[in-house]
Amino acid sequence: MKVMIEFLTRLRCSLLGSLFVFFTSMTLADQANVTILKLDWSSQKVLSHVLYSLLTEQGVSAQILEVPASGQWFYLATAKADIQVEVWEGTMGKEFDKLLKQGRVSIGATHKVKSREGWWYPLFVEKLCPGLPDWKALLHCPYLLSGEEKRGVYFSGPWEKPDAARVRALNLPFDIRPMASGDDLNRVLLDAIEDERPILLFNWSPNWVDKAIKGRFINFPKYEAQCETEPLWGMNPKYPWDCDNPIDGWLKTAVSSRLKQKSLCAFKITESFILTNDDVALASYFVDSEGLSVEEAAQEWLKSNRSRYTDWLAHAECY
Ligand code: TMO
Repeated sequence: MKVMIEFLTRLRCSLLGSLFVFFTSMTLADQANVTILKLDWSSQKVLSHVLYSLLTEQGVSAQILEVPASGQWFYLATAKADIQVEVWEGTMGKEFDKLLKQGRVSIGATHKVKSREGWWYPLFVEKLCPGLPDWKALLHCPYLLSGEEKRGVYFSGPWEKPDAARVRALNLPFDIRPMASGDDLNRVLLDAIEDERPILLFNWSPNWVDKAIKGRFINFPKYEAQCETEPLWGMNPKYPWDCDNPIDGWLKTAVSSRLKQKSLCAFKITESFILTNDDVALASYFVDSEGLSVEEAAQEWLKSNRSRYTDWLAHAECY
């Protein structure tokens, strides 16, 4: 009997304990409740800080959570995070559409952006490889291919992309060398330019490169959705991905299914925070070309956009 009573007392204590923890964490969650996902390329980082400033300016309690791009779907789908300001069609469209269909995330904003992600070279490479930017020129350009095997290197980033599938389907004589970060990609690009060494690497637009370095994307056979899934589509009947990424892709803000309940003001600010190609390129330019920290870049970016504050901030839901 004594054992039983002791057991019950302990049980009650631990139940009360967990209830206590449960309620306090709920209160904390309510206090700091809108979570912005900061991922791993410069413009996205800067614009996350910009949006954070806008939300807190209107008294929304917000926080920034930094994770690699590959983690974003878990956080958004489970509403452990609420906002991702740059969802790119080329590398993220599929995952995003899947979660949209399941009703686990929604579109916070559709930016006025034409986005592209793909294989890219600085313009001087074009003089060395006649036929560029058509992809077939890659098969024969001696400046890009070396050794007995006549193979080249394609530098890619840490983001999900169908490059290996494309190399296989189009039989490209290139080895993919993944870089760990956007900074590493920038470094190989700048080094190659300094040495005037031909280089082929993953790049995207809008990006700081738009403002600073002339170059072009390789044109692979034009993207169609079927190319991703139907091996029979396109020139290689055995494999999918014998095509490009979308070339006029979209850029969107993703929001969690909870954001509206958490803060209608935050939702409205996010909805009105619509970016252009130049907005995104500028955000990255401050960091990647001018060397500002992400926080400094966010402040600079906001300074150059003072005239838009009212559009972003003046919502009835915020007062
Ligand atoms: C995800 N990114 C814009 C770097 O291609």
